Formats: sequence, C-alpha cells, structure tokens
Amino acid sequence: MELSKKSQLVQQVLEQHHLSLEVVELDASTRTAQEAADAVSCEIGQICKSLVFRSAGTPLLFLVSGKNQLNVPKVSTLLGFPLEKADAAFTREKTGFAIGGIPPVAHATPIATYIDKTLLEYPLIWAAAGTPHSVFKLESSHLLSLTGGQVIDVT
Ligand code: 5CA
Repeated sequence: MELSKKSQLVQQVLEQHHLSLEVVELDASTRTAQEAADAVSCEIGQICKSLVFRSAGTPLLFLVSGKNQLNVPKVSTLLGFPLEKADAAFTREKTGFAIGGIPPVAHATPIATYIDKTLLEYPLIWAAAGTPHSVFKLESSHLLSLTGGQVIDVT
C-alpha cells in the first residue's frame, strides 16, 4: 500500500541517511505513545515522543521516551532559556506536521533538537513518521546522526 504524502516525505529523508529505515503505515492509531507501543508491541519506553516547545518564538524539539515526562523547569534551567509548550498551530507551522505524528526528522524548518538519554537505553526504538498511523523503527544510537540532537536528561 502506498504511504500517505506526509509519510512519503519522512521516508525520503530517511533514505538520504542510508540506514535502511522503513516507514510503516498501520490501521491502528499510533497517535499517542501508548497507542504506538500497543500497535507495534513494544515497551512504552521504546516510543520516541516528539514534543515541540518554543523559546522566544524559536521552536525546539525534545525527543522523549514514552515512559518519561519532560521536567520543564529543570530542562529550562539546564539549557538556560525559558521553555513554553508549543500550541498545535505553532507546532504545525514549524514542523509541517500535526501533533500525534511529528517525526524526529523532515521538518518544514530547521529545529534544534534534544534527545532524552533514556531513549539510548533501548537498542531499538520507534518514532512517528508524519501521521498518527505511521511509525518507523530505528537503532536509538542513530537518533544522534539523524537529528543532530544533543543528549540530555529530561526528567
Ligand atoms: N505518534 C506518537 C509517538 S510514535 C506521538 O506523536 N506521541 S507524542 O507524545 O509525541 O505526541 C503527542 C504529544 O503531543 C503529547 O505527549 C503532548 O505532549 C502533545 N500534545 C497533545 N495535544 C497537544 C495540544 N493540544 N497542544 C500542544 N501539545 C499537545
């Protein structure tokens, strides 16, 4: 079956990295971390959540393990700037994707990215691929080269 337009875009960007990563589109919802974990039969911790924040109008992407909550005051102090959770419109404008399907790559604008160190405890993880029904599996160690992200403690 042909991928949706948004997932095709993600697949194209993944192919540029030559890691043999494949987007899969499922009948089941993968909109939330729990739904995604259920759909692919993995631990919730293996789901890579994509949380968009804004700091003085600049978007920031946090890739967070499905089992963790981002500690906003702590991370804000760590990074040294204020953090505000982005609303749906800002998120869509900056990433090109709707909440529930935001991939770690292929964004409409370049977005500084931070990676939850917990994700690296899992050899294999799953991330959203542009829609609330699409995901791809990857080695967590590849998240760094795919996104250029910086590993931090978000909890
Ligand atoms: N597809 C799954 C992972 S494979 C997924 O996208 N999960 S997620 O956690 O990254 O995306 C949902 C997240 O979007 C929620 O954890 C929540 O932080 C955020 N979110 C949900 N609704 C809103 C909203 N109305 N405004 C801002 N953020 C929201």
